Amino acid sequence: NPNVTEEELEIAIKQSMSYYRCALMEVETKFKVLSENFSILSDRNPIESIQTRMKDEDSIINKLIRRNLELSVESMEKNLFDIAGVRIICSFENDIYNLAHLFLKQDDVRLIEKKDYIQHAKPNGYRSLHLIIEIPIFLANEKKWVKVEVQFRTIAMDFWASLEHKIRYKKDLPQERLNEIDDELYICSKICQQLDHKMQEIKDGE
Ligand code: 0O2
Repeated sequence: NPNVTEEELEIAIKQSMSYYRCALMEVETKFKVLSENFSILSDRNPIESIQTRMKDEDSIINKLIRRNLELSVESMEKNLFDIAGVRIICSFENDIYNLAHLFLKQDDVRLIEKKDYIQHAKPNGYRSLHLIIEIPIFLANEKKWVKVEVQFRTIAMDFWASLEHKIRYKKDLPQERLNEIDDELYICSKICQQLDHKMQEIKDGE
């Protein structure tokens, strides 16, 4: 937007990010409540851990530029779905689908988009269930629906993704070695998948 200065845009983004922080708190609390409830109702808790993260201002602006989108808060709110992110690490693969179901059936959670990289892993081997949802936050003068990305992973999926993320940034290697690393990482992802399935099998046979 040519009428808005860079400084004004930064201020507007900072303001809007506060809404995303509120939405993040709401979603985190929902999973903490489920976790608390599992601890008293069930003999095991399917939630291993809960992590939250906010995209920083520079990454938001860079993503808008990279996608050739308008540099405005309206465009950010409309087009970027991962400003606020929650990651739920689960014990078993089936836990992911059960938890996603329990979360989505809550009457203040609206599903916007679902990407199942467990049934359909990414070509590099990445596995996880991603939900883009919207929840209301209650502000002094309004009720605002805010989008949050929720990623569900098993410990094995998270182990692979964390290390892949670290290795991927070693870009100063020859292309041939990079291709080898990609192949090796893909094999590791298959091993993690086998582990998940074996663990599920052992649990189901308890
Ligand atoms: P961070 O810091 O973890 O948030 P885009 O968001 O443009 O990349 P898209 O299609 O909107 O693409 O989102 P996608 O690919 O469904 O999900 C993006 C997020 O999923 C990433 O966020 C990662 O958290 C995770 N992810 C997706 N693919 C991979 C992968 O191959 N390896 C790893 N380690 N993580 C992946 P960010 O913003 O990249 O990072």
